[in-house]
Amino acid sequence: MRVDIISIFPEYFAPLDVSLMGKARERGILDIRLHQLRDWTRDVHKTVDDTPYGGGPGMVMKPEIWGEAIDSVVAQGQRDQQAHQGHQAHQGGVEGGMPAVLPRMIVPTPSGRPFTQEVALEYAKEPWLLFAPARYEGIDSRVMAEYGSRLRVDEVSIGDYVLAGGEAAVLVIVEAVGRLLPGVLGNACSVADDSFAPGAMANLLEGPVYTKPPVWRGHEVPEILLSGHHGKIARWRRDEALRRTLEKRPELAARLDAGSLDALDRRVLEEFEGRSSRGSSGGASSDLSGGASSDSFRAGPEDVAN
Ligand code: JAH
Repeated sequence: MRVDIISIFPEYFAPLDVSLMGKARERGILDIRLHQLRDWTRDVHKTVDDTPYGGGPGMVMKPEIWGEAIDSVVAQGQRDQQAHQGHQAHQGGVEGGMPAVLPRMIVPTPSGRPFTQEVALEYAKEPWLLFAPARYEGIDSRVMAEYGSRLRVDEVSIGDYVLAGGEAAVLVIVEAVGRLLPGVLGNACSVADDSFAPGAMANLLEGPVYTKPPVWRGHEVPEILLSGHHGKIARWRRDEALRRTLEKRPELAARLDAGSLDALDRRVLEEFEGRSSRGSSGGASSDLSGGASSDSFRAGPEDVAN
């Protein structure tokens, strides 16, 4: 996947050299290109902002500079594609070329569409993303209008708070998307098992996790996890996920889709809901499945050590 980022603070993206994202870039799975927005200014002061029409506090980013920057980054990306295609045609003997790919443009803003795991999965299918993080009060809206008719433009929000600029949101989105790209994570199963992953984990938080030693400072690892009963372990994890979601994110639990719940899930939910509506919290864990293992939450390959 190619990622272009245009910002007045390209240094802000140094963390993308580290850890999983750094490895993905070394392996060529993620091709990230950083661009300094001020490179497209023409005045000695490299001005990117101006006062807002209609008055009010703060400054707004000038449309001409963004327009020049986006046009030039898109044009360069298309030349890179053609060079790559020409190389492929030369190797494979196929001429004629493929349809030109345009980037999906992403503009972080508190007023955008919520960025969720579902959106991350959608972006992970794109060959090319172009991020336009703003500073000040944002970018002149005509930039989104202009490119909305030329590319696909998404204004997205990573949460209901205001940052000093869109850069931190870009880091969040690139990491959430990057880890979904084929070959980035060692274990393909871990993506399907994530909190919020569509399917069995949709609108569910993951439960608690443990490693050795079996007792640490008097705190024991739940016995079931040491039992080797993969079916019972899968069911226990499911119960813990349901319990945690009801307790910490009741609004998520309310969106649990009946189609993704089995009979035991429903029993577990009723039991926990009854308990929490009586005001008790942190009650002792009990085996609501009665030791039964359901069809949908039996042990899968991801539950077995590898
Ligand atoms: C702040 C430009 N959803 C989080 C978020 C995203 C972007 C911004 N703030 C919060 C932001 C100032 C200027 C973007």
